[in-house]
Amino acid sequence: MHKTGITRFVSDLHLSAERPDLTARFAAFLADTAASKITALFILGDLFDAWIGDDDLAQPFNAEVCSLLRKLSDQGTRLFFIAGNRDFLIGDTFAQAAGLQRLTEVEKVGAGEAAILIMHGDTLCTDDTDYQAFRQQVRNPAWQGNFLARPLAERRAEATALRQKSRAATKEKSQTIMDVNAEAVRQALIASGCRRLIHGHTHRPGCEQILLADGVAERWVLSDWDSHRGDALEVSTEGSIRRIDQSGE
Ligand code: LP5
Ligand code: MN
Repeated sequence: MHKTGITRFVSDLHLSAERPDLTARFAAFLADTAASKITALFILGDLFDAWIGDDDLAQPFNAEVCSLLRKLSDQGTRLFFIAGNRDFLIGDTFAQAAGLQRLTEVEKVGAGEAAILIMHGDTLCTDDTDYQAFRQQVRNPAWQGNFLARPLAERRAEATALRQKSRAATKEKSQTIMDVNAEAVRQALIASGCRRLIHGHTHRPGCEQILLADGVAERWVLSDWDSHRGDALEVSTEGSIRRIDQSGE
């Protein structure tokens, strides 16, 4: 992948036509990313509140977000995307239109000591067994093919119903169950050989040190974007990570 330059990471924007304030802040963030000549922007999932298929690109709001991304990529920043649990149906059509490159669910950015492991973060929540079962079902290509063959209006209604179910389900689950599992984090770090991990999904921004058998690793968590919060992580050419506030406050 890219070798030098400054990179940025962002996740959990949950953009929707109902929240023009978030889209405006994201547009400002993208404009700043272009002006700052950032080499690469990694979107680590949940860019959209819900994505029901690339054939919904004709919808004005979706087209607007797509063109915002396209503008940044045309200005020279490389765009990468890892799917989240809200937008795993983003496909090649959207990626090409937006000028972004889709990545697999776990990736490594950079090399050696500076390497960073990146992912959405939902796969680390192994205690949330209901969610993991649901995830397995909706990530199945055959299931996705079936779903995408249905009319857009039906898919939209299904997504709305599912969001409601999810809200009800998450209200019942404990905070511990919905956080990452410490052992899953350690295993992911060990398997990758990376000493740094960046992810989103849990909506619990922070930076935690993790003791491994042969040293210390760092887990950086991005925030979700909402009325009073929103952030990105920026990695300098030297490899140091800093949080940049995008809450607009
Ligand atoms: O998203 P959030 O923050 O509310 O909670 C997530 C997990 N929930 C989800 C579901 C999404 O919100 C739904 C997004 C829809 C957009 C995609 C549309 C395209 C597909 C349409 C499919 C019909 O990911 C939540 C986690 C939480 O994060 C914390 O990690 O706990 O998990 C759940 O709520 C899942 C439930 O526990 C189990 C599933 C209940 C619904 C079962 C209906 C089966 C529907 C058939 C589809 C296969
Ligand atoms: Mn998520």
